Amino acid sequence: MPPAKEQKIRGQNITALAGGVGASKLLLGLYEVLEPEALTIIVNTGDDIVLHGLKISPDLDIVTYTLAGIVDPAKGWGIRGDTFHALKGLAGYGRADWFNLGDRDLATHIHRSALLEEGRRLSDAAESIRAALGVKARILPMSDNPVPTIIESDEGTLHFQKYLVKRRAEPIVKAIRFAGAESARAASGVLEAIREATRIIVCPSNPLISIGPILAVPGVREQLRARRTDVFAVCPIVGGKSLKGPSDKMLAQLGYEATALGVARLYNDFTGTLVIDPADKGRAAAITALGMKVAILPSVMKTQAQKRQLARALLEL
Ligand code: FO1
Repeated sequence: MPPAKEQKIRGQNITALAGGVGASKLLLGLYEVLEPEALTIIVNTGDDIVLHGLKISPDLDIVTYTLAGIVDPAKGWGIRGDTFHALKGLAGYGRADWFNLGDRDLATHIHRSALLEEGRRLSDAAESIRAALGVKARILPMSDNPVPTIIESDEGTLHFQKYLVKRRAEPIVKAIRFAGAESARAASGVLEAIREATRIIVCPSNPLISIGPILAVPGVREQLRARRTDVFAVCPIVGGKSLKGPSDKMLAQLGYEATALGVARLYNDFTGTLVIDPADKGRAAAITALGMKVAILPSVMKTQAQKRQLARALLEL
């Protein structure tokens, strides 16, 4: 919880684009410094996977659990103190147990899957889970249509979770696809949230597999371009290393520069200001030369105070 004396920032409607663990730190800061209802989060669903007949939406859950204060703080995903009895039971039936679904977490997946089976949309499920867990920010999946992220690798074609979790990001990435993106539609409220926000924040998530799928949904990138001056992206690469996960390795394997400048090139068409850490200030001139503004702010968030400080600084730029 933020210190009681800290004033909330009023008069801004913020829309954030988010993946999972990397984004959640900044989202928690934004959630605490803003009136929570003033925050809309558009979440990547390229990571979604069906396992044991259940629809798993990792990034939606990571964001929701984080803002609800129940996320496992050590892992950044799953529910704090969860147990894994059901997973052991599933393994006993010969089912795959490489994706760690906790017992309490399973309730979320069962509820979401049941709603989808009953003909409701993924956004209805996200809304139901958000409300039940008491989160006051708006949480929107990027699309109600499945857009799975597929990794073409030296080990063949892999679903993103198989690449990341089962194969621990070891295969060499040759290409990334967002299957079905061309015919997907942005979920209700997504394009409006970008159009109407006072400011749009791109969280420090993997540009290729967390922000990339959101940008691939028809209309999203165009709508961001139309708001370019008000788009602030927080660079997920600091000093040439990912803040979280395999972004640096994936960028390099696909021939992009794994630096703040590499991220700037990927985001230049729709981002007005790139926020980089002081460790990367030597790259500011090259980024500015692309036609972007640069803001230098400490971007490594270890403590709650650092999350709130970056959030507040971003809203005051
Ligand atoms: N990440 C892992 O590294 N190992 C897991 O077993 C795992 C299980 C899991 C279960 C539910 C959930 O919502 C997320 C889970 N994650 C796990 C995280 C997830 O794979 C990724 O961090 C995100 O998809 C990337 O944002």
